[in-house]
Amino acid sequence: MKKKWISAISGLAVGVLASAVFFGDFSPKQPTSTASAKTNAEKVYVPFGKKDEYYLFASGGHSGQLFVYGVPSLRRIRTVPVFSLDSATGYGWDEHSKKMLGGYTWGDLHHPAFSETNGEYDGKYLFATDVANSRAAVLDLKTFTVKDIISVPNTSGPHCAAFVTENTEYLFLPTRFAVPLGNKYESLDDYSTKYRGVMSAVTFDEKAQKLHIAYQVALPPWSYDLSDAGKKISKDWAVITTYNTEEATTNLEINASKEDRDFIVLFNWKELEKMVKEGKYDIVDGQKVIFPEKQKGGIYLVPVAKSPHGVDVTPDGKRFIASGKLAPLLTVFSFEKAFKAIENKDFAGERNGIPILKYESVVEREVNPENALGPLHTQFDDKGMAYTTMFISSEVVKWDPNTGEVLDRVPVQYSPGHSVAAEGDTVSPDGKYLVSLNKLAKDSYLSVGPSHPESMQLIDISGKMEVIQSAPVDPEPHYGQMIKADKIKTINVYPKDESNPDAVYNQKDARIVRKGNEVHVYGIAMRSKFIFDAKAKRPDVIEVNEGDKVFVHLTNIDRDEDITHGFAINRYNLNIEVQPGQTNTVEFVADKAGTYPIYCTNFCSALHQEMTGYLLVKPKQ
Ligand code: RUQ
Ligand code: CUA
Repeated sequence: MKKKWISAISGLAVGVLASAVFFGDFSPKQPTSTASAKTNAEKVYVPFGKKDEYYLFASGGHSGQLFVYGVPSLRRIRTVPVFSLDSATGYGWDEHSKKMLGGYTWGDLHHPAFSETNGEYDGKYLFATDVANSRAAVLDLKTFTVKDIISVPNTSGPHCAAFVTENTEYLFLPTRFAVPLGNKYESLDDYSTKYRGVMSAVTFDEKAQKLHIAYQVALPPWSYDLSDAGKKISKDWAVITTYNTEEATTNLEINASKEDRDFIVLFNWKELEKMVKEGKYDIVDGQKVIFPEKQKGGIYLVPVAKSPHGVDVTPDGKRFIASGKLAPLLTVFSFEKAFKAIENKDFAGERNGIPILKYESVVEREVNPENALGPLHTQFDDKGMAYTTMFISSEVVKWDPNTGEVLDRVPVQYSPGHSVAAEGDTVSPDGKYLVSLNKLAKDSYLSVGPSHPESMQLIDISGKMEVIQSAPVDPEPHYGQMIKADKIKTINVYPKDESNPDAVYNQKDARIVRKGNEVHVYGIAMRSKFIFDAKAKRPDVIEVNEGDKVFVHLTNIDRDEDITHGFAINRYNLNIEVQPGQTNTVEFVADKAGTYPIYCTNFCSALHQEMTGYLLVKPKQ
């Protein structure tokens, strides 16, 4: 059996594969009869005023944002900025978001993950990571806004994240790029000894609304691609795929695919937690770092066909499934078998001080659906059936992890990366819907020039798989999560916070306070005016001296749902928003003397155009 996949892989020379990846022949569109188009339209039609059944949170990739859709309509409801500036919401200009972004202007948001309670999405928080600038973020789903962002030291590109454990004890952030610890300069000639692929275990303190790095693990200098946390019987465990275990330092396209196999890293986070408690770590760059070659136990390697992409744990927690990417193969592994192999020390040597479990001792079966190429990611339905996206053959294949039998397949347009099933990563997926996140739209929509949007396709998985809706999506969804809509409880208005020294709830309390060359404006935004200084002859004017540091603390005292105000200063390159009841601060240096209109950017009433004022900056001398 082992021979089989090895020959299957070598049969697909890397060059051929690479060209298939880029110039793949696209399968013809599904023929849709007028009759079935009509019933499909009924299935996805959500009449105005009615709400969708699910929220879909799709990663926005290198837009740095998160896209919120309704399912089944596939209507885009909201774009939530996370790692990139967004002038539509003032994100990155107000003090809170500016501080969180830490000077970065963009991010590459990959895999969103909901907080979980007992293995179910609890609808409270959403986590996401930034491959571009090595960060992790948490969003509060009461307001759909980011609460905290941390920068992850020792790590470059936490791609295979965020995957949370059953009770949100941790989110694990393994790295895509190996770098020397502390991102220090080291020659690439010393790659194998000086570089590391670091995995971070991050916790979320709900009370303080802060993310923290609990510890890190200095894994070998490989690339870590995707991961998944265990469930039920495997709840203390997590799995990570690797590639470039060849430790190539150049031309990875060829050099990182030389060997027939890479590994899945299998680790027990309870064991790692124990090591940390016992002080079995080194401090590097201020972090507690476990070195697996020194601290044995807790981390194992499982051989797998070369360069796997996704690894997904079945809802019952019994199996983990690796998607081949370069091998047209899905490998089903058994946690129970792995536990037994660990207990019996059934090892086939070590790599970098980490024991390798025997492939035969852990594998359950290899599944190779006929002509299906480029398996990337797997999701599950309510019956435990698996749905795998095939990037190269542009389809979704349904199969049974218990038997390996292929049950159904449906073409998608085109080249799916991830797919997302309703409540798909929980211990009890809903079935019903699967959304395929396709990398290419080609001829699917009205042309917008040489580059096209990506495409999402909704598949009805309640019977024979059928694509029932398609929608363009901006670059670039890598994974998403779909949650039952009634699990999310948003607020309509920010509650009053009398303890906030920057907030002003009474019109007559609006004031401007000068401290040396700092000017603090405690202002109000309401339909349809600004009040910066209630006692002034012109309450809607801010007058400062050139060079002053100006803080505008603005409270929106409108307490009606959806009445958001903006605050922009002409030619000063800034804009913030205040949502109903919210207080927000913007800080700037009045370094340009002159007269600058202030205006509200959110259309808030019939007198919105009148919601203006002036910033007067008196020149020096
Ligand atoms: S990875 S398909 Cu982040 Cu699969 Cu994108
Ligand atoms: Cu306030 Cu427009």
